[in-house]
Amino acid sequence: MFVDHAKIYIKAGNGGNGCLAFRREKYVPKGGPSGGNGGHGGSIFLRTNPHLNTLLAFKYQQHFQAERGRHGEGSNRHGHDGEDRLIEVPVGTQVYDEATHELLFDLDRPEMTVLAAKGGRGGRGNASFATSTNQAPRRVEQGHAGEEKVLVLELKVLADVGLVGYPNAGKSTLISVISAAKPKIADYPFTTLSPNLGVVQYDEYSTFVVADIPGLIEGAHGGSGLGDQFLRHVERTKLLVHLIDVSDLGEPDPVHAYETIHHELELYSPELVKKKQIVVASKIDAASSDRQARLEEYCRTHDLLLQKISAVTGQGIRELKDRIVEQLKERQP
Ligand SMILES: Nc1nc2c(ncn2[C@@H]2O[C@H](COP(=O)(O)OP(=O)(O)OP(=O)(O)O)[C@@H](O)[C@H]2O)c(=O)[nH]1
Ligand SMILES: [Mg+2]
Repeated sequence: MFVDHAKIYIKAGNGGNGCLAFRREKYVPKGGPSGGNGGHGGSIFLRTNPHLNTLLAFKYQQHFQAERGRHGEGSNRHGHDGEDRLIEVPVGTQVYDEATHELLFDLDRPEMTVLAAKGGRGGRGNASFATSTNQAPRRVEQGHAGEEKVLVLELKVLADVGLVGYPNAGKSTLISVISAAKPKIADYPFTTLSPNLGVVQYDEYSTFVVADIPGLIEGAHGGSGLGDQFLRHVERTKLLVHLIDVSDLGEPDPVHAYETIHHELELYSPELVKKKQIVVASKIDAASSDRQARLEEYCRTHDLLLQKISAVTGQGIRELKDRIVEQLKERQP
């Protein structure tokens, strides 16, 4: 499951206290007030990092505190400000106040920074209160408390592209070469047990999100293999990418493989097969030419978009990304 919900406790630093002090030096009578101001407490900021795509990190850490300001000292020494604290969250995170349920921030752009909890102001030392009529003030301020909040973070991860296919088709390998996702990859079926999301940086300005889900087999709708429950993660995608292993060790009949999975998708939801799709012949570095040719012929006669790739050599990967972006840009039917 994608982690899409987290609760965190944040506490900005308190301000340091102002200091009460007078200058006392030999030969300097009535040296005057010299208590420095307290430093300001550190604030807590939230910033979106486009490389993050889940709230998983908050499963391990929920408490965040910024440094307090140091107290002021004598001889007019001001306390140091506390250091700010930056919390990175994925793009698309919505931040709610747990107490009021109010939406505080909708962090929908990369590199967005917001102030989540303001550090407390430092208290003024007595030197700050000196006036011409009160040259020896005994007044000082305490540091102000830093803001403290409980935030609820919500991330609606909507994948743009869903990878489907038989187990071992190379879905996880593909997502690992086009995105920063590092799913488990192995030469046995059902390596992937829960969906992976990857953010693909297409060019400087555009990204899209791909979901890699566990492999499907015939009868998945009836519970065979890992079942078809994971298809709900691709239900709202705009595009399906259907991988078929055309290598020597792959599907003996790639057309049969295509039709079997297509049928499972249809049984799950007739809406699913109405989506746009790209058929991908995978592992062409180890391809069996007649299997590949058979799939090509089938796609030609059925008007299906076909792209041949090898995630291992990188062949066809750039073209696949181009095609995905083309399809995502096109108006939905
Ligand atoms: N030769 C070759 N092998 C590949 C290629 N892509 C993936 N493989 C291998 O195929 C095997 C299965 O790859 P995965 O990416 O785990 O396949 P999957 O579709 O995610 O499989 P499941 O998670 O079990 O559904 C691994 O041993 C990969 O190293 C490729 O382009 N060429
Ligand atoms: Mg996998």
